[in-house]
Amino acid sequence: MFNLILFGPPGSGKGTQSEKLISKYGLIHLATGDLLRSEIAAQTPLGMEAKSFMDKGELVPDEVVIGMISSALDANPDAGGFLFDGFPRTEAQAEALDKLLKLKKTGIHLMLALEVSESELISRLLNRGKTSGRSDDVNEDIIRARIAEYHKKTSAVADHYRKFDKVKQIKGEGSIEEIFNSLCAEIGRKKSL
Ligand code: B4P
Repeated sequence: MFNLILFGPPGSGKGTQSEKLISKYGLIHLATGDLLRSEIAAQTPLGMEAKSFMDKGELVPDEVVIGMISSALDANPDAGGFLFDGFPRTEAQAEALDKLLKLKKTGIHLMLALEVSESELISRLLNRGKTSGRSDDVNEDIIRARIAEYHKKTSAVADHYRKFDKVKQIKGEGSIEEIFNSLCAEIGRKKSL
């Protein structure tokens, strides 16, 4: 089993690169942002609660996203590996994920952290907002709030995995193909160990 976290601030390319990585490595894609947007589209109580946070650029409460990931892991008992995209975003989420994986006698093998400048993040998200229909992408103040949440609560998650020497930084600016090749090179190195 090979379990990977794709990490980085909002707009760093996690969703974009995840699509390519799951198809190359046959991993199950678990993207908390996508799972939350499906709940919103289905107008479930969980979705309605999540929307009130997402529309302000804030993180959704830990217990909501941890519950979603726990169900998704249980729903895929025969997976060859998981790609976690947008999760974990807080230290409590990271600790919960480690425990859930330990129960399944596995763990995180590698965290790939995409590095992108703030001006590039804002420009990408505003650009996506023109067509995505995502309410959290259209307003620059909300985008800045998401980036501030990342610095306040999420960036420390990399330190958690750094303690176990599992983090590799990747330059997240350049063409999608160049970045994909850098990610694959790190995965190849890890898998050959
Ligand atoms: P997410 O859905 O995870 O979204 P994101 O961080 O905005 O996007 P991502 O990083 O995947 O986007 P990408 O760069 O691929 O989260 C949305 C919200 O959900 C959060 O704010 C939070 O409220 C909530 N949430 C989700 N998970 C949570 C959790 N675990 N705990 C609590 N709350 C949670 O794409 C951005 C744009 O850049 C695209 O238009 C893409 O085409 C473009 N792009 C990508 N790569 C590029 C490149 N190399 N060059 C130029 N453009 C590029």
